[in-house]
Amino acid sequence: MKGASSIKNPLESFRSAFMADRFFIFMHRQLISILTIAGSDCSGGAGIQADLRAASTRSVYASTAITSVTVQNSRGVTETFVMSPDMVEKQMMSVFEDTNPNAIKIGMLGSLENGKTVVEFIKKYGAGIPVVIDPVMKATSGGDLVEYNSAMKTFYMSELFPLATVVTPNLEEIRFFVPEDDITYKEIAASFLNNCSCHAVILKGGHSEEDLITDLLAFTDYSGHISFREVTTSRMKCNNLHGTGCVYSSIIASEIAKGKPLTEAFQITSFLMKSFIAESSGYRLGKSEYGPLNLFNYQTL
Ligand code: PXL
Repeated sequence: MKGASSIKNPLESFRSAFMADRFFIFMHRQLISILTIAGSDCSGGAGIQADLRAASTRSVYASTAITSVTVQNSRGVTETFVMSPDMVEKQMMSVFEDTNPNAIKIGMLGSLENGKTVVEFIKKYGAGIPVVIDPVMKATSGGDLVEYNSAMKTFYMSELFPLATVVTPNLEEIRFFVPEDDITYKEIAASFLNNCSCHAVILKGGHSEEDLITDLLAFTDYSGHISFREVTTSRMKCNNLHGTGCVYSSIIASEIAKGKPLTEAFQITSFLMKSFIAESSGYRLGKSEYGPLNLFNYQTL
């Protein structure tokens, strides 16, 4: 039956695309790489540590510029040491002197000064490199990761977001930038694009209360209109969600680094997250009931 066999599980075609990526890398002996600019999480679940693991699942190499060192575990963040802007700049420069990252991912910045340093650096040296921004506010355990005052908000909206290829907020994060109530997710995303001078945003649906989770991509197309794509999956019961935001942004940065169009990178990432979450529910790491995502099942897609 021709019709029936052509209906494929979307994950099947992603698996073929993944094998094709691996084959390309093998044949050309050329590593695709991203630079992640983010904070360290000593528990390993989020931040830089999650970024490295996530990029690895996509056969992408990751260099790092660490903006802050957090002391935390699944119960919360107890201390944060913010790196100086000078150290952040030297790390980025050192990476750029040696490699040409195919994409940049920006997570926890640690301070406004670090943010401004990153913006200046990207404007000077990063022209043409796609940038994925995860506007990190809180750890999954609830601790604040940055002081979100009005200066920080203005900085994100007027200086950082305009550099983005795509921004990946959750509902709480986007609400900080688009405070209007009683509007639909599509209206929130469109308002974000209009107010933050950026081309594309992915509003991740995991924080909503609904049984179906919809990730929404909104982007300005060539005619200047806003287009939408959605990936809807059913909610799964899983407590091991530490680091989901970092993993999402690093996976999509890795796919964009390979040259995938944003719409395709979005689909791959949102379907993969579902698969990671499905694979994480039965696991326990140490004493924690709220552990990290398990990323080691990607072969079974
Ligand atoms: O997921 C947000 C995040 C970002 N960066 C660091 C984190 C976390 C969450 O815990 O620890 C360093």
